[in-house]
Amino acid sequence: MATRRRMLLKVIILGDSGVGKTSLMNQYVNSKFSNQYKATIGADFLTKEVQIDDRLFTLQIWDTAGQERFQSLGVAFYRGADCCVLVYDVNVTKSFEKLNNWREEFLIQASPSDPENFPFVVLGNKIDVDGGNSRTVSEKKAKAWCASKGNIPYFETSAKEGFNVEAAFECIARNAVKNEPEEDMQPCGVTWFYVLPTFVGIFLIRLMLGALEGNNVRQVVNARRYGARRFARLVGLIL
Ligand SMILES: Nc1nc2c(ncn2[C@@H]2O[C@H](COP(=O)(O)OP(=O)(O)OP(=O)(O)O)[C@@H](O)[C@H]2O)c(=O)[nH]1
Ligand SMILES: [Mg+2]
Repeated sequence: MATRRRMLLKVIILGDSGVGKTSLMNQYVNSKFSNQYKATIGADFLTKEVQIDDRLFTLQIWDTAGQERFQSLGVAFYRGADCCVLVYDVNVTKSFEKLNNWREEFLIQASPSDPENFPFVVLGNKIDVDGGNSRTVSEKKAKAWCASKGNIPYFETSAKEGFNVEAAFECIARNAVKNEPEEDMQPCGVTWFYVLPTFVGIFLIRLMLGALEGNNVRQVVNARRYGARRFARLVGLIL
């Protein structure tokens, strides 16, 4: 009864091509960075086990293609996301200006139940480049945009140097947890506590109804066995 189901948190990373989405994910999950650019095709995901307060979660991080020709994601891909990460390059103004498009595209595709309060996190990446001298988007400007969109948390990162990457993903995970419905947090035992008596009750009622219709117990049990097999298969899928 005391064991909890490890919850899955789905995170989606969006942003222009080359801003460092794949590099950020690799730095966070594998502590690795490569200077070589290999465009992401379609989408790819990595998982990481994270502990938040006293609970364990599996963070499933979906890295998407920034290049339009490689974007082939259906609506189903966005559905069920618990947090969306918007990345731009602090040295490329256009990538910052596109944040609004990425945000809106996500809200259209994912159609979350409460779009106003859906958790986003913005990352301004590549702050290491040229010691900050080639920077074209100021921290102030980025923070002002985040504030105007409902106080989106903002982090300046360097996937290359690993700067702020851990802190950013901790915030991402925490926001994703907040977005999960409470009932999913329940331990398995509690779920069974409610489900089992319900099915036993339904079985007994059917047995009684069958008897009233003139069926004997064997006929009712045989009919129920098929239903029980289907139910067991369903439970197997859920667990
Ligand atoms: N200096 C520096 N270079 C970075 C940083 N992050 C990524 N890069 C480099 O930028 C290039 C693009 O990085 P990616 O992570 O592949 O970019 P992406 O956003 O995944 O690109 P797409 O897959 O096309 O959408 C690569 O050459 C990386 O090495 C960073 O923080 N600092
Ligand atoms: Mg990529």
